[in-house]
Amino acid sequence: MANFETIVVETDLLILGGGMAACGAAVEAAHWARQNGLKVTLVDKAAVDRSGAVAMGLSAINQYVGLRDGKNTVKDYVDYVRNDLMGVTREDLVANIARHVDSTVHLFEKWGLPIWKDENGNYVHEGRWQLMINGESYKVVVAEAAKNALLAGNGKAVGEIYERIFIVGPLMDGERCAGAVGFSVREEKFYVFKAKATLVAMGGAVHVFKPRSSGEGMGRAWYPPWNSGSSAYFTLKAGAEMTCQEVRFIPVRFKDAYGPVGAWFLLFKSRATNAMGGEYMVERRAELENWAPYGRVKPIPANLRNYLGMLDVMEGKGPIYMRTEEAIKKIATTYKDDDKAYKKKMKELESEAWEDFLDMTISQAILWAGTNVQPEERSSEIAAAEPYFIGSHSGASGAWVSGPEDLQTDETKKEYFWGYAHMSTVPGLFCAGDASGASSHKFSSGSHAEGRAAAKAAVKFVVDNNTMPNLDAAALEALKEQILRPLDVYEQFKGATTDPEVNPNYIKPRMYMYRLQKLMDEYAAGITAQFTTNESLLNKALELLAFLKEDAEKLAASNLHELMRCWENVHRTWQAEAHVRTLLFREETRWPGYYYRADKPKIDDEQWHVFANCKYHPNTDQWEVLTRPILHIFPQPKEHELLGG
Ligand code: SFD
Ligand code: AMP
Repeated sequence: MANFETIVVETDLLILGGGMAACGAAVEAAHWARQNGLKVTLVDKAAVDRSGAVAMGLSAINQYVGLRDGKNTVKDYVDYVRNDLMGVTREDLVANIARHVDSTVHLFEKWGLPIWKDENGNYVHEGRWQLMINGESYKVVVAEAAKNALLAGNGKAVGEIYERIFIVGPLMDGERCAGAVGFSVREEKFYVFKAKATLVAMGGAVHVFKPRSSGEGMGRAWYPPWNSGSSAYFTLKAGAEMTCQEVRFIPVRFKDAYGPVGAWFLLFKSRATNAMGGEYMVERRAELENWAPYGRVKPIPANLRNYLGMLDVMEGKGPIYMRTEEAIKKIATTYKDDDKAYKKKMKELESEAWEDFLDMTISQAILWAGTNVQPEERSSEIAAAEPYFIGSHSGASGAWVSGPEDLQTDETKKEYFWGYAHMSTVPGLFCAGDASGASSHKFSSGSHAEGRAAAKAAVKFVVDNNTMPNLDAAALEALKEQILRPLDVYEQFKGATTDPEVNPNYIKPRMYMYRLQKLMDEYAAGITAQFTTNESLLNKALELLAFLKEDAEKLAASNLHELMRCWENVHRTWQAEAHVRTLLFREETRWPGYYYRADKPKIDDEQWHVFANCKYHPNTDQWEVLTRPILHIFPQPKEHELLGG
């Protein structure tokens, strides 16, 4: 067996991940831990400065409610999110994030993040809820604050940070989460983190589905290739109930390099038109009635916007173009009577257009440069990307977590509250950001705010349950053997062939990933299936997933990097299975621009205005899929009030 040293780390609160939610958690946990004499440990597979979805930076903060301006209320935000998700959202969770998110944004600014201001010193909005930022160094700024919170203190630091440790899975003490295990991706070391509470914030998942890009380009998906479903695997394996596993996210993006569209649609007010010049958002408006009442709300839900464009593509009316040249000229036209002012405005708009990409999707700027695109002169193609799991954006997948007590009604309290806000159904296991479900549209800022709220509750859990969980030494040894096995498999069989990629005794992680992606793409509504599936296709997907899971035992790794790749793919497989089982369970089509069940092609509010949850039972190796009611903490808007929200 691979001879790795075992390092045991004991801590009070363990934060898994170093992204937006984890950095928020670190800042808040440090405060409460210091007061209670507790220790906080943060573990990231990468370097916190540039890890996670915000690694490259972002050009906007997508959730800012602006409560101090008095224009929006928490309820307004909850209404927006519920409408965008076709009625499926946990109002208590969304409200808890919405009421705290502004303070997080103000902290970002205090820490040095440049937020655009107008001539009166007010934030420049991209849309109603979004703020423009100069965000290339967004993650560095947020990481620095997290590090300062945990590590500062002149030798009396409240916490510690482990970077480049890949977390594989949970440790359990009976029903209670007892920490996590993982390995260093740089040294031959196996890590055991024992903790009184654990906060999962390891992001969502990409490359579960076959991407549009191929070969070397595969690293350029919209979602960062290093978020591989670790949160979902961790929570599933701990036995936590999961929610909205069917609600994947399909972003429409600038084609091939995945540049963002939000600034173009909202700030520049650009149109998207097809090859014939038709505007699907106008020409296909009548289609929205088929998805009423949600088809009638404003803004039109993201999946329905996608769907209208997809209908054009399916009718052979592609490509779809973002009319950048038209939008830029239209804005500059205001200055047409003053040649100098016009030229100045054009220059300003050009640089804003480039910065939008350079701040967060640099490769889209490179693609523009490489293909001679000047946005003020030529349109660019946009396209629907492959499916991702990102509960913090316009998807909703994640763990089913408790809401805060003070926001519950008598009715919701029975269903949505079990002691500690943002704790999963497993005692001591908290989730935030992409790791927690049914609270969409938190984005970078809301994930940070949720991390803070979850960390505060997790510290309270530690104070209330201040005992170190017990671990079984033999079970730990077995876990170590299982986690390192791909290295042993490779060593044992590498001599059987001349090309290490091909071997009758093992499967390399890249080949394994191709198999997973192909089956998900073809059977579970990927891009080549035009995001369409049905019961038979989904059952076939489950059959093929079972074979794939058998072969996962034969994954082989020639080095530490490949060992990480092996486990990333096991994580993706569990995310895939949770997805397929829930797609199968929900017998309707509710989010047609995300996926379409051809055998159940309509929305069925009577039967399916519910959460579809699932749970893996570790002791029996069985899955359970169930419904939970959608309850409201705010009085419901009448249908006419849905309009113009
Ligand atoms: O507009 C392990 N998002 C945007 N949010 C905004 O506010 N504004 C934007 O402009 C945004 N745009 C955007 C966004 C996302 C992406 C991918 C793009 C563009 C291209 C959304 C936010 O980024 C997102 O909501 C948050 O980042 C979510 O936070 P969190 O903490 O849930 O995830 P993370 O930040 O990706 O961090 C994950 C961390 O986990 C680590 N990790 N660590 C140890 N072991 C393992 N096995 C691990 N697996 C993962 C990661 O290293 C990372 O630290 S727009 O275009 O949409
Ligand atoms: P994106 O760049 O697509 O991630 O969008 C950034 C933000 O703008 C997210 O909050 C989106 O939901 C929102 N958004 C993008 N396009 C539109 C649109 N056409 N109408 C309304 N909101 C949009």
